[in-house]
Amino acid sequence: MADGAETKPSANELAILGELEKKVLWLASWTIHHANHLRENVDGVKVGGHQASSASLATIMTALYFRALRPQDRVAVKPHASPIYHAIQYLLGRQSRQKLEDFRGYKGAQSYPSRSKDTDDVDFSTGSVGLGVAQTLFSSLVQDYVRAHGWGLQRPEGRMIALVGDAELDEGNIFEAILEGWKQGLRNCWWIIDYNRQSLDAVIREGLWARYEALFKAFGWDVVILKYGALLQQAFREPGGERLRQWIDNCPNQLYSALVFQGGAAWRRRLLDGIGDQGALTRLIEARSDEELARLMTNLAGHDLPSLLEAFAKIDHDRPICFICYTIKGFALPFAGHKDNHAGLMTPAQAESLRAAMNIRPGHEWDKFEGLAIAPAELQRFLERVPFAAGPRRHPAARIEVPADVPVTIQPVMSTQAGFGALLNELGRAQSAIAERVVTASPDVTVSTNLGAWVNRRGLFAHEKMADTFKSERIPSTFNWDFSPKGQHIELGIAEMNLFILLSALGLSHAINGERLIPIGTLYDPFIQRGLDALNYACYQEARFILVATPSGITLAPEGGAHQSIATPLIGLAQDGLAAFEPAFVDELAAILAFAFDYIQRDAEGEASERNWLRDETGGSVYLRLSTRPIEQIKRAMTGELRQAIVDGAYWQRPPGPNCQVVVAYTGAVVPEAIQAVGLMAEDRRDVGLLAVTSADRLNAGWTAAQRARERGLVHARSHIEKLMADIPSHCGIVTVLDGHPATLAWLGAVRGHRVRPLGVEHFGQTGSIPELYRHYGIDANAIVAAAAALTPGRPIRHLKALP
Ligand SMILES: Cc1ncc(C[n+]2csc(CCOP(=O)(O)OP(=O)(O)O)c2C)c(N)n1
Ligand SMILES: [Mg+2]
Repeated sequence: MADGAETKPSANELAILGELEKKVLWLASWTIHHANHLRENVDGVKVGGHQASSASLATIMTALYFRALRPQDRVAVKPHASPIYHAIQYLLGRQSRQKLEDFRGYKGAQSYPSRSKDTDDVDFSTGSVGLGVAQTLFSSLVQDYVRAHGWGLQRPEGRMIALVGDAELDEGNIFEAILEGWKQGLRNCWWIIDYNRQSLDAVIREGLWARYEALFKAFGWDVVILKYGALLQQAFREPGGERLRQWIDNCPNQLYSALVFQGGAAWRRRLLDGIGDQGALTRLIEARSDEELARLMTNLAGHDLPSLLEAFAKIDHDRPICFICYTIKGFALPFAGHKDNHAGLMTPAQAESLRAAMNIRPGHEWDKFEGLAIAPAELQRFLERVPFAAGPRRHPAARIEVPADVPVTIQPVMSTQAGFGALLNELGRAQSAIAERVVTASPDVTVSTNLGAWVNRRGLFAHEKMADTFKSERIPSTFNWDFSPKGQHIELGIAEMNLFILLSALGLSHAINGERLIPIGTLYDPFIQRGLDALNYACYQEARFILVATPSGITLAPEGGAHQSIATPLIGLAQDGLAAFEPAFVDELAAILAFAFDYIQRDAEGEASERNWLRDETGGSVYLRLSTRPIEQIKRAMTGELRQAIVDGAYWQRPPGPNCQVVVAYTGAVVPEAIQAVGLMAEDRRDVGLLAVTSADRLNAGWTAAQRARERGLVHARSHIEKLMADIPSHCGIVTVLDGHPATLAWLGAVRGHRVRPLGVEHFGQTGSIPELYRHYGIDANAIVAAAAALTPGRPIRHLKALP
C-alpha cells in the first residue's frame, strides 16, 4: 500500500480507535433502542435484527472506516449493520442526528443501507442478502474494464469490499459470482465474513469456515482467518494455554454461543469441569475474575482492533481476499450469543445499564464524545484526518453525446430481434462517442440474442489478449471471438443473476469510476425472472442500463412451456426505475434505442412534462421486450411527431372515425393479427381504430401521474393516453391484445370508461407453430374479431369462425 496504512498504529491511535469503537456501538444501539422504544411509534411495529447483528460488526467497521479505507474504496455493508454505518457517518459529520433519531421512520436513516434513499454516501444498497456481496465483485471487474479502456487512470484504483454475514453465504448468487470472478481474473476485491456463527433463526453448522476456506482457495482467493484476539493469544502463551486453545477449537458453536450469553461464572464452571487440571490451566482460569474471564473468552479477533488493523494493513497485493473474522452476535450487549437474539431488543432497563456502563449522562445520548476517556478536541482532530473521508467519493461524469437517430437498414420483413442486431451492427461500424462507451454483456446467449455482429466488430473484453483459434486455424465461422483489454463485450456464464448484478455495476460506473458507460445486457425474456431480485436491486440503486430481452412470449412457439414468458410485461409495468417498451416494428425500435441512450444518462430533478406527465428528467433504465417473429414492416417516414409518440408509449396506426364502435389496441409481435382483425371487421363495424402501444408501462405511468396532478388542482393535466383516447365514443368497445399477460393492457378501459376485452396469455405455453399457439391461446385475428363482436352491438361480424 502506497499511502501509509501499513504503518502500525501508535498506542495513542489505538486508544482513540478503541474509544470510537465504543461510541459506534453505543450510537448504533441507541439509534435502534430509540426507534423501537422512545420515538412515538404509532403503529406499534417493533423490528429486531439490527441490535445483535450490528454489534457483531462494530469493531470491524471501526477498523475499516477510521483507518484502513481510502476514499476510492467502495463497501457493501451487510444489511443489518446499517445502524453501525450511519453511526460512523454521523461521527464523520456526514449523517445528521435527526436522521439517526428517525431511523426506520419517515425520511429517516434507512433500515438497510440505501444508495438512493440514504443521504450519507452509501456505496451499494443492500437488504436482500447476497446481492451486495456479489456487486462488489462485479464492481471490481467494471473498474478494470474502465481502466483497460484508458479511462479514469488519473484516479487511484479502489478496493471493492463486502461485509458479509456468515449465513449470507447460503445465497447461491454468491457462488455464481465467485465462479464468474475466477473466469474474469478478479482483482481488488475483499470479502470480510462476519463469522458470528449465527443466522436469523439459528446457530450455523460446525466447521463451515473450513468449507469456505477450501472453496475460496479453489477459486484463487487468498483466505485470512482471524480467530483469536490479542488477549486470547497472550493467554495461549501462558502455562496451560495450549489446552485452552484446544478446548476452544473443539467447542461446538452452540455451546460457545450459550456460554457467551451466560457470562463469566458459566465459563468458569464449564472450563473447570471440562478441562480443569488442578495445575497450570486451573491457575490460568482462577487468576481471572468472572468479568475478566468473560472478556478473555469473547476476545475473538473480529472484536480485537489491533488484530484487525494489522490484518488489513498487511495486504500489499491485488488478489481477491476472503477474511473469515470470528465475531460474537450481539457483542457487548445483554443478549450476546443467545440463539434467539436476531430479534433481540434491549429492554429499557438494559439500555439504562448500557448507558451507565458507557458513562453517558441522560440527555447526552447523541453527543458525539460523551463518556469517552479522550478529550473531544483530540477525537475531533482524529476524525477530521480519517483517510476515508479525505477525498471525493461520488464522481461527476460527462454525458455521452447521443445521435438523434440510430441508423439501420430495415428489411421488408424483419423481427425486432433482427432489427436490434442490425442496429448494433451499425453502431459498431461507426466511430462515435456513444459506440465507444457501449459495453454489452450476455449470459451465454450472445449469438442467439443477435449480438454476434456487434461482437465481431468490437471484440470481447479480457485482461489478456486471446485470439480466436478457429480464426487462426482458418476454420470458417460466422463469429470472430477475439478477446482483448479493448474488447467491448463481456461474455458471462449462464447465471442470469450475474448478468443483472454486472449491469448494476456497469450502470453505476459514472458515479463510482467517474466514467460513464452505456451498458446493454441481453438475455431470453423468460429468464428475467431468474434474476429478478438482482434486477430490482439494480433499479433500486439507480444503476443505468438497457436490458434487451429476446425472444419472448408464446411467439417463440416451438420452444414450448416455460420458455415462453407470460408475466414479463407486467414486470415491465410494475418495476420502478425501469421504462419498459415492446415495439412491433424496427423503426420503432430505432427510435426507442436513441431515446434510451439519452434516458439512461439523465439524473436531473425535474417537473413532470406537460406532454406525458412522466418525470423523464430523472432518467432510469430501459427494458426492451423483443421477438424473433419476422414482421412485414411499414414503409413510412419517421417524423418527429411519430418518434415522440412511440417513446411516449402509443400512436394511432388507424385513428378511430367518428362512428367508431371498436378499437383494437395491440402491443408487439401480434401486430399482423391485429391488422388482419381490423381488416376483417371493416365491413361490419364502422371506423374501427387500431392503437399501437409501444410502452404500456409509460402510458400507464403517465396516466396515473396526470390523475394525481388533477387531484392536486392542475385541472388541465392530460396524459398521452388520455389525449389519444379523447375522441373515442363512449359506447365503443376496446379489444386489447399482446403476447403476454392480458392485464398489461386491460387498464386502458379505465382511462375513459370504455368496456374492454383484454386478450393475452395466462397459462403456460406449449410447443407448436405460431398460428397454432395464437389460436390455442386466443390471440389470433379470429379471437380478436370474436371479442369485438361480443363487446359491441350490431350485426354479426362476417368472417368470424367459431372459436375452438
Ligand atoms: C434474500 C433475503 N432473504 C432473507 C432475508 C431475511 N434475513 C435478514 S438477515 C438474515 C440472516 C442473516 O444472517 P447472517 O448473514 O449470518 O447475519 P447476522 O445477522 O448473523 O449478522 C435473514 C435470513 C433477507 N434479508 N434477504
Ligand atoms: Mg451470522
